[in-house]
Amino acid sequence: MLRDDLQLIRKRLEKAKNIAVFAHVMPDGDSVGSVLALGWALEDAGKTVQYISQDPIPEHFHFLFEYCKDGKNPFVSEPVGADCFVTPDISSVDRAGSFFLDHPEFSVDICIDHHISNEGVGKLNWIVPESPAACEVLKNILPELGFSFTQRISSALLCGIITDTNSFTNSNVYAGSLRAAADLIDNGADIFKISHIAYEEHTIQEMDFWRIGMSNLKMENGLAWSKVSKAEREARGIFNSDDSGFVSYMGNTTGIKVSVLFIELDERITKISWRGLPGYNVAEVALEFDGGGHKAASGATVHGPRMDELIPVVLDKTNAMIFRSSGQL
Ligand SMILES: [Mn+2]
Repeated sequence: MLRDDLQLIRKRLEKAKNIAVFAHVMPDGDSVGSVLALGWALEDAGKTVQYISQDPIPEHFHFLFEYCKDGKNPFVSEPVGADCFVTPDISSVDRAGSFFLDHPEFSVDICIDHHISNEGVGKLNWIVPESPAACEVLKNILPELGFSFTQRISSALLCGIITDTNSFTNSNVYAGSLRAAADLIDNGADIFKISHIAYEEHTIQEMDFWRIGMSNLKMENGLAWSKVSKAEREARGIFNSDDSGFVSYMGNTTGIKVSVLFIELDERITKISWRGLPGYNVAEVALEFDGGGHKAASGATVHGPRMDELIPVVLDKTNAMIFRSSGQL
């Protein structure tokens, strides 16, 4: 990756008139923050911008819409008539949703990302795998792309950095992340407001989800696990499959090495999430169920067995991994 690539990206954006910027499926704070920050920078430069998200934007990030035209949610599910396609925080083309798969005549022009697995989604790419957030990558290149930091751009970027770093506590946070955040605060981002609304505050629905998870929680031999059935969710008005951070919360219990959460999506469809401490590779187990992810955080969606039939099988494989790994520690 050469500095020249940034000049090519700058020229491509300058040439474009109508730019579609894509959030990834199940958008998180880094996705929403990077799309809005880049979109606003392009609007400030006189471009027409389309904000694209196949999935709804979680409520946690709606406060950023106050900076949008008429204070309204600008996201639509598909672009129309765009002459440039940009995908921040998107590590493979299917993460942009079905648009590029359904429309092979279109392709990604510019990809700005921080995922190590990204092999170059765009014709032009700026990928910084050392960076803990796409918003940090954007923060560091916006001046070279010819944009400046307004208050709304700074706020959206800080939202992505805070959420993707778990409020500056992840292992990939480095001093530069804090310097980037400090610059954004200097440019008007309100760190308390952003971290409270986008990161710490949880909805009543999330508390209800946790209530179910807590009541089904089991802990044994370094493994914490819980399950949430469809009936339990729906009885409390929860119709999404978001695990609301509960699997990490279980995993942060003293003495727990690995946590597993089962969410029954439908009668024979179960979503499984794993979290593991360093030394425990939960991706190994997720792979056995056709899932994937990282050593520390993985997931799978299993079709076929009922959730209660699946649980003992998954727990056996997970316990075997814990046993193998403990022997090696
Ligand atoms: Mn990200």
